[in-house]
Amino acid sequence: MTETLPGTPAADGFRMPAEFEPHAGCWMLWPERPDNWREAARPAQLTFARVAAAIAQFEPVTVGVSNPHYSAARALLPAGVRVVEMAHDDAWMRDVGPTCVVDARGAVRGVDWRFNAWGGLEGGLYFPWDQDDLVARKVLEIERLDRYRAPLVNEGGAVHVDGEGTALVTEECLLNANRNPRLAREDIERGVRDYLGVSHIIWLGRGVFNDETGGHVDNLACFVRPGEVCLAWTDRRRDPQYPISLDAWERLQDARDARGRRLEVRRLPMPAPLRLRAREAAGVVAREGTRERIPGERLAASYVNFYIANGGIVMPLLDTRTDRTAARRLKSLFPARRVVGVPAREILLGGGNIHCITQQIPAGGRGRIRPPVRAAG
Ligand code: KQY
Repeated sequence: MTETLPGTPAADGFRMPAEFEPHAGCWMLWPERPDNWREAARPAQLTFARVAAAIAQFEPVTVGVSNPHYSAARALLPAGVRVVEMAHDDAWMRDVGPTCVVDARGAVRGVDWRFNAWGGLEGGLYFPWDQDDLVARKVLEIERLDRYRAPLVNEGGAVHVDGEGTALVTEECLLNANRNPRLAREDIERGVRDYLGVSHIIWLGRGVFNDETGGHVDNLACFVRPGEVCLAWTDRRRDPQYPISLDAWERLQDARDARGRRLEVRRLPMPAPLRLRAREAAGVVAREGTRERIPGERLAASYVNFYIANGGIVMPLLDTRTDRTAARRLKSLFPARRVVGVPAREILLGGGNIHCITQQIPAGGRGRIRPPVRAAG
């Protein structure tokens, strides 16, 4: 378990399955740092516990918690959720956890990307990030899955796949000089192909307006099924988000996937612009080296940041004026899944949403699916 695998997933016949393929379970981390989560992270912890409980209705959930927070987290999380002690710098399991790949025989392995807190010393969100960079390895050890250590700085929220050879990414993020400054576009493409096992990459331009990750695709667009993409949308033409969504729409209209199909693009309306309130900003402890929280700043709110669980969709509730429409739209996109909403403003205040705080472990083919645990407590 401790050695990294030589070679690459693609060379070994592995591919990243789509999120809508079966999962063995889901991993999360516990929000703790007072310089990102207001009021010593208590409101965020309550929200993360609700997300964990919602996902646990559909599949097993494990939450990594640092030693000082273990007892409090254990008390807040449902009994059916596994809680393991794990050091980390913040709580974005999508980005610091493993990106798992499977082969045709159902074996599962993990890709451990290099992590630099979304930009390192050139615009990264905090320093240090060394504990975050160890999380994927620890998760894979606990899951007893072999690991590839990728030579690229990347995050799980920066990639989506259809499971049939296509990846969806943004130029803003993957080509950002604060990730892999020495690599040209072709080198990044090769890295994505080699480590996700895809043959075709669809490049979108920018991510959601004011997204502090530097344009993660998982806040903007995702695959609903092969050949079908859901896109964060606004009709407000004077909104800085409008040209971003329009450009993505046009690129998706022009795109073909790995199998040569045109894509059906489904628009998922975003909430009206949401902003950080003064009392919310005041609850965050300012610290040098950590992103400042400025009252009035636009939050990167998007309903696309949902998690696809076995049989369910766990979606962020962001604004009572638009939540119901978004839930209905998601139900129509995923008719075979139950849509569960969790009030998620507290996650948004930390800079992401439900997709960003979760990471699935695919079932693969070895009977890894365990029955969902009934949420309690
Ligand atoms: O959205 C994500 N995938 C991560 C957000 C990080 C925000 C840190 N403050």
